[in-house]
Amino acid sequence: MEVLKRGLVLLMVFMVFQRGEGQLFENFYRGTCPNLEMIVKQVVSIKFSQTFVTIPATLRLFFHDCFVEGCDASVMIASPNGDAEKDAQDNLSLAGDGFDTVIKAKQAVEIQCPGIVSCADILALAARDVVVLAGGPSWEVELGRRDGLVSQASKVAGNLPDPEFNLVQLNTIFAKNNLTQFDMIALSGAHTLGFSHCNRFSNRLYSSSSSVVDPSLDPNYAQQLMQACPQNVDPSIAINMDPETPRTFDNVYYQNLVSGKGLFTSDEVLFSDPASQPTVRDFASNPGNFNGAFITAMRKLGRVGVKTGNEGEIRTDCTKFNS
Ligand code: HEM
Ligand SMILES: *[C@@H]1O[C@H](CO)[C@@H](O)[C@H](O)[C@H]1NC(C)=O
Ligand SMILES: CC(=O)N[C@H]1CO[C@H](CO)[C@@H](O)[C@@H]1O
Repeated sequence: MEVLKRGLVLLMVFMVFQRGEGQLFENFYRGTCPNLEMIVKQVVSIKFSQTFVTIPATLRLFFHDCFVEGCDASVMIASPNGDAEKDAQDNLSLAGDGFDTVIKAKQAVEIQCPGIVSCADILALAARDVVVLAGGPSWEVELGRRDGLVSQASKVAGNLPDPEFNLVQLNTIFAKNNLTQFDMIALSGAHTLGFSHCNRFSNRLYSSSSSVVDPSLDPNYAQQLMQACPQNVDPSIAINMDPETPRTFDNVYYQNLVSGKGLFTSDEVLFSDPASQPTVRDFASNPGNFNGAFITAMRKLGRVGVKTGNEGEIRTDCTKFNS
């Protein structure tokens, strides 16, 4: 009997360790920083009241952080030599407002809970808060990430999807991050918000190899895009990715795909490829299905490559390693 009891205790201890390893928990800071979520939400709202860009910039920043070195705020590191993650070529639209949102939220959190909350967790919370501010669904954010100790521009190449990707290429890069095709289609719905620079899709309008516009583009939409983005346009010009409801988090992105108004090849291919079309049609007509899939996928995205326990560190300043 005694032996059995001891065995049971050992087994339970083992199970606790198993759970603890590499795992995140809702309410991770309940005992150590009970007001965390309220503080972050308040800073995000203030920042949003100053500029709408807060919303798309923060959401995209979370995605880029997670796909490069895991969700560990490695994207936040500033470097004097220009060789940190954020300095990579692919960062053009990592608008300063996303970084600024996290930096300010962290500063506010440090006043109440110094040295307790990771920048990676603050970014995950802020990404949820901006979706809600744009009229999207809310969800509980799993927490307990630690901040990473590596941030290199060279790690970005090959880890982020390209707007010219086809379905197989998209699925491959998302699968590397434990995300399914269904998750990928749901997360692409983030393109219901925000802006793109002309050079990210101009290949669909002005092909060097043929004189025709990408046939999967609606002709009227193609005309609008050509007007907004003539050849040799100022490279700083950016246009709304969702031409219908650019400031609302909704399923109109999928309705746009059905009507040939997906901005990137990687957007439109989700409809034109028969393997993903049924999901796009479903999300286009059932906002509840889209919202549910988006929440599930955001929580999964938030688990990618996380550091927990005593891995990494809790940064004091999100833009610098503690050293
Ligand atoms: C599926 C593959 C994806 C590709 C190929 C892709 C590509 C891009 C590109 C090229 C831009 C425009 C950048 C610019 O020129 O300024 C952009 C913007 C954006 N992306 Fe994605 N993206 C993908 C998935 C995602 C995911 C999963 C999220 C978040 C969950 C996301 C969120 C955003 C947001 C919010 C913007 C607007 C940024 C702003 O206005 O500042 N994207 N994306
Ligand atoms: C994917 O999931 C497996 C099994 O849970 C885990 O070992 C691996 O680290 C995950 N990969 C990423 C990139 O998070
Ligand atoms: C926001 C940000 O860090 N932008 C940088 C993106 O990368 C270019 C170089 O490729 C830098 O000049 C920008 O400062």
